[in-house]
Amino acid sequence: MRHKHTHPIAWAIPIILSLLLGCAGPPDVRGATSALAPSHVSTGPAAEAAGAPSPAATVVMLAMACTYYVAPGGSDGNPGTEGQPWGTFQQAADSAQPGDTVCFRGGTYATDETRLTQSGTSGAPITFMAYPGETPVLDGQGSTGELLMLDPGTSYLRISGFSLRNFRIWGMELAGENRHIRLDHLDIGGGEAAIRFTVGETEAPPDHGPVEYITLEDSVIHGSQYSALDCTPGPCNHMVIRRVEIYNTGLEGGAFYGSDGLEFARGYPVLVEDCYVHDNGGDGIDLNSRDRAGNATGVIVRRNRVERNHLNGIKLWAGGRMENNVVWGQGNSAVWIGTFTSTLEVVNNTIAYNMWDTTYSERNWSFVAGYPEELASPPVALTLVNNIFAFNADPTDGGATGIYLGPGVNLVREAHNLYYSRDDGEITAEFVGGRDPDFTRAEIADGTWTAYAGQGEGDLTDDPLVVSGWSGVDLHLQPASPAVDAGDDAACPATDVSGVGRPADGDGDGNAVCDMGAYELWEAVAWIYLPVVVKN
Ligand SMILES: [Ca+2]
Ligand SMILES: [Ca+2]
Ligand SMILES: [Ca+2]
Repeated sequence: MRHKHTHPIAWAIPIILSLLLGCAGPPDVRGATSALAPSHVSTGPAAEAAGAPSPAATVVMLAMACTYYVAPGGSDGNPGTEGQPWGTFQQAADSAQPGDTVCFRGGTYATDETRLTQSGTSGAPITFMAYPGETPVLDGQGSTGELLMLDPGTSYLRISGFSLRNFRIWGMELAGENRHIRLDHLDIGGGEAAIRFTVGETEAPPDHGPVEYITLEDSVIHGSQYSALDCTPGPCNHMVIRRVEIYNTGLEGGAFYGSDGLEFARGYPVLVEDCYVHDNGGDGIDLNSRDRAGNATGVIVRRNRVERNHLNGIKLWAGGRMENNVVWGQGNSAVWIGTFTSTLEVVNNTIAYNMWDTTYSERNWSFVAGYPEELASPPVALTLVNNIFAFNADPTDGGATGIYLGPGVNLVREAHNLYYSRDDGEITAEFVGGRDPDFTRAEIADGTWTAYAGQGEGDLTDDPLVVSGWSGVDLHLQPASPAVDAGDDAACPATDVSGVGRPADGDGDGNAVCDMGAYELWEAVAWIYLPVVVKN
């Protein structure tokens, strides 16, 4: 600021930079979710341990005193002090008492199957964590089946900062009746599944009861042969999956096409937010979460980027809310919801450029709600507001595809959506009687759709003008996009998928209105008008 009086431009530049880089918008307007970079190279415990821990994480880590220590060169006959550390996770698991924090020095630990039988308490959990700034690697050496096994009932634990490698079956197993488990800053690669929640036969009650109040955050999961985060048979209740990257499930090693990134067979509530789920051989996020009577409440999937999964992108079988998700590049229907009696809310998602990659894609509707499968006409109460459905299915491969609404769908509200995939059938509405169920782009625009459905306020049928299409897909909106300031403010989430505040005045007319889709166009006002101010 001291140059202010000598050279106006000199002080204007840092202000403009600060506006561009942080003050008026997100740090990365082209990037991923606010806390997760698009490339796995720069995320996860390895990157943080290498020298860039977040300020918040540093504060937490330094505030926690280590009660005991484990080091690769340690011995289980030692007292577990910093100078005389233990040598194995098993010794730590057997020795730690409620309230203890066991710190693991960086390096590789040859690890056999490790059973965790000791629980913490609600006020005094047991913590197993990486020594601040270091990365302990639990290495199964290709022979260990499961690395960390929480016995039935083991509860009130935190496991933080480990890499799990070279195991044959599961990196972690929560056998059942495990509650209040916090998992964070983990990097789990390979095996049949990264984490198995509950054990037992599919479709049967779990062998040892449910798991509940489990949080997995700030972690990287990759290269499983089968579904990476697997709640089978469940139930998994009160689950939080946050800022987790899941990729290459079912595509590496003994590849198994049909493996999901995240597959929950039973249980709720479930919150999946700010995750990056991509390049998995099966579905991205598959939540068959419900109880045995078919009920589900509190299932929320928001602010995720779901890309290039080879089957469906997001599946909600029995209800839930999906909001602010970016869903592109799937090999089959991007969204498949409402197999059972459901209440579903679908708000501000961008669903585009699915079924384009000819190496794994099939052709189907881009979005399916209430398709007759388990039930002939599943009753689905559907709220569908502020979404973009565009360029779904490669037009050279049998033609583009619109959305499908089944015979049991009740449109609670359908408004302010943009449809731009299939000119002669943007919406297939089986619940509409007395005419062809396919509504064309022209029929949405001219009021025919509204006349039949009693909905359609604010719908658009123009090219959404995203930044770039296949194959370098970037679904941010161009400033000239018709989706800018065209959404419904009444349904508008507080931020977009990247954390940009909504609604923003993207068209610069002085009136901030919600955009359609997962990305809110950042307000352009600051850097358009600042040079005018500088001249004064
Ligand atoms: Ca699946
Ligand atoms: Ca806006
Ligand atoms: Ca405006």
